[in-house]
Amino acid sequence: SGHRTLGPTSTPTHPLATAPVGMPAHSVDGFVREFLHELNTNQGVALSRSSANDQYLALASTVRNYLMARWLETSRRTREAKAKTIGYLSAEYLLGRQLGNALLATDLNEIAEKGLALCGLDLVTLRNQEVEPGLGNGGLGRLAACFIDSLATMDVPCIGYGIRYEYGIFRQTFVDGRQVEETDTWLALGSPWEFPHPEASVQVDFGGHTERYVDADGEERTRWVPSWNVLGVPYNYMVPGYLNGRVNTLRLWSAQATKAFDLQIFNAGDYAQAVRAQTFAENISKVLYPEDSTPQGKELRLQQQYFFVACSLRDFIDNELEEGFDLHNLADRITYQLNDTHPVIAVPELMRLLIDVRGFSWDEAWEVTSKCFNYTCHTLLPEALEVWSTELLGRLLPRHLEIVYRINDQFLAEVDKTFPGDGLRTRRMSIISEYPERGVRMAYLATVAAGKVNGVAALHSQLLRDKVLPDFSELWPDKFTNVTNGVTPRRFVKLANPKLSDLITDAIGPGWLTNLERLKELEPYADDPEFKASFAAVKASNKQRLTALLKTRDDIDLPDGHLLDVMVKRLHEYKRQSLKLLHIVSLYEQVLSGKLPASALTPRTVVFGAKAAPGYRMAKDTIHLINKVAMKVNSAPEVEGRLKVAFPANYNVTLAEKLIPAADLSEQISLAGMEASGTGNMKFALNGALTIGTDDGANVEIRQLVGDKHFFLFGMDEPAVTELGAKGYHPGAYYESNPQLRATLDLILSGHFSDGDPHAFDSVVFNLLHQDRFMALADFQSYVDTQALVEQRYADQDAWTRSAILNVARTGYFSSDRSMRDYLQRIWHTSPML
Ligand code: 475
Repeated sequence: SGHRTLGPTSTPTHPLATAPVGMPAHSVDGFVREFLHELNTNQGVALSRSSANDQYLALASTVRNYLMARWLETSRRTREAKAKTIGYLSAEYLLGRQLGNALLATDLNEIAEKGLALCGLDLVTLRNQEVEPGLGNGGLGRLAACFIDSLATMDVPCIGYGIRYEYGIFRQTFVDGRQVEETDTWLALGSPWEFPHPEASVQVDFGGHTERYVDADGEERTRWVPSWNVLGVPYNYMVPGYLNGRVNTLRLWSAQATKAFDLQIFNAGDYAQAVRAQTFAENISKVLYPEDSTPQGKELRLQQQYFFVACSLRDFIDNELEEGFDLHNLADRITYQLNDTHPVIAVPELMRLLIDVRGFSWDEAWEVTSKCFNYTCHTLLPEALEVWSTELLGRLLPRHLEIVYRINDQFLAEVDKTFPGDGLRTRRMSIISEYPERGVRMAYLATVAAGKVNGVAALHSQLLRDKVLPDFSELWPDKFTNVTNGVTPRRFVKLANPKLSDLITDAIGPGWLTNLERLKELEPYADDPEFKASFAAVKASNKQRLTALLKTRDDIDLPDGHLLDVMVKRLHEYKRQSLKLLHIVSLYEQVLSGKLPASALTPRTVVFGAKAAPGYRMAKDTIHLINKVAMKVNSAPEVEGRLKVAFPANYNVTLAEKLIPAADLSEQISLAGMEASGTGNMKFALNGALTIGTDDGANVEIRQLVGDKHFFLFGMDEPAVTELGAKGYHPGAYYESNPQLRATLDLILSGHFSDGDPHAFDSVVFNLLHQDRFMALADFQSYVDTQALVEQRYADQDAWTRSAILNVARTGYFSSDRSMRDYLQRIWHTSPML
């Protein structure tokens, strides 16, 4: 197996061949020349005949060219220094649009704006041409994108490894209020940010069987005889650091048929079958699975996981390490971070590479492997923990299953040594589960192999130790740690909220964007009338920007002067969009029934954004109900000008960047103990929204930092939830004893929102009444009471603005730069390259 031959075959003599690539001039003039050159030579059109898409592609290429020399230089420096690299292994990267971020990272925004204007073009229009790469579902994928941004900005060598899905997360539309999914064809108009490297393709094997044989030294060895294979073609993407000249790499793999594969069939004389084989191979990277938090145990999904992990391990060993590198020292050069269990098949894959291909003994291979991996868990929901049936795993990856069995044997022997004769414990801890079918518990495999295991917020990490992996934390207490999530302030403050960013810079000077704790210096300004007025003006302007966008994007009219109440996140029962909905219906019902004059309502617009997994019935029914309630409430004269519900379809990173800076109130209302961290919660606080939230995930830390007076806490905490569950939870009792809750649910059951059909929402309402796994009814009263406090506070605009400023000033902790520093210190044991 081998290194590719790279570089010239004889010594270069031309001076340019050894110097770094020249860089286009950092001037308006140089920019215009480069832009027109790209338009003419790359797009093949004259400016006068160019489409907006041509212009966007030429602009992207211009910015890309500017980064190119730095990219090549980064890679050279990293190699030369033999620095330790972070190998971030993630099945998802929810990147968002690239152009704005690249302009920011290169400080080219102003030059581009002026240069384009001289060409009669508008930068904002061109930026809006970009279709965002939606290669992720939600929090987990967006976190990966924030982390690679921070590592580049902090000058840490990192390669992000993942899958180049041809179709990302589906595009959501509504038909009669119901979600309809459409294919996300993000590559259709060209993809200026990627660099394919077919010459660096990697073959990935599947299927077949294993055989024993005796090698030349008389050693018993195993060989895997696979039955089919595909080619992984790497596509490189730039990950530019913010104004620091570093450009790291995101390497996404695309599946292609191997020659051998279709030739075999072709030679059998069946051309049509050979073409089908092509399709079969290419299916592997065709589409992102749209399940968030509840992955389905589908064969293609396991193929995707092994595919990208096998490519990624081979890539680093063959192409990033120097020839002849002793793999016993692999952990000195790379540390792999497993983003949830999706890439955990990397553990037996590295064992296989070392033992079967490189001739390591089992113990030598384990010594290396157990130093190379760390594991981040993103959930507490039992149904979200991946278990692959041994039937499937054995069929697809027979050698890997053998290796997992042996890892398990060795591990259980260790457990037995520490807890002799404790058979129950051994069974509980086994990587292999026996029920409902024999399967491999990927979280256990990850925990056994990892140097460190972390949760994503303080509460989550604690619950991970106490509830999900208690036996493991007893066995290896030091293996467990916490790293609270963070978000990149480049995208979610500077790009999304330029006006707030300017206001902050005016107050505390530059530099805060890479040292976000400096936002603390804003605290005194919370009592400065002039600053407060400017801050409120920025919020108002962001609302106007959103109003304009929603009008053109969705034909939604946002009323002026409303409290903007926003709940955006994947649709999931544990996140409790239904609780927010009950609050809306309750307000509406009180006005309708005359219990409350409309004039008593604080004018409020509630904005939802949420995609449901296409197979998740309850989530889709909830979307339908929200849309139906919106239609009714928005056309009811009784609450006109007082209450409005907006549900723009297809919530994505691009929309988030406009919505979050406009929000007054951030809804973070999951049942305590269910939301691992949340990251939207951080983005809202950093943009000056106040949070109404439960004591869950990172809400706990947000509240501690901003202070109780500036956070609206409600509902049961985690111990109370556990206690209520143990005692026996009966949601119907809340309906019986709470007249307002009862009137609210009865209004839905009456058919009021469904054109008189009383059964339209039975699934949602009866689930709440009879099961309510996430205890929305138990928290209802506390929620609506706390919403009343929100309204009281909002009536005092001055106090509200003060709280909003303090939210910004006190949440600098939630920069993903800080998360990366924590990973570097507690998990990766490495530091920036300087
Ligand atoms: C948590 N996604 C948030 C965020 O740590 C947390 C799972 C399986 C298949 C596909 N996608 C998933 C998740 O589990 C996920 O996004 N989890 C989220 O990770 C980052 O902030 O609380 O729900």
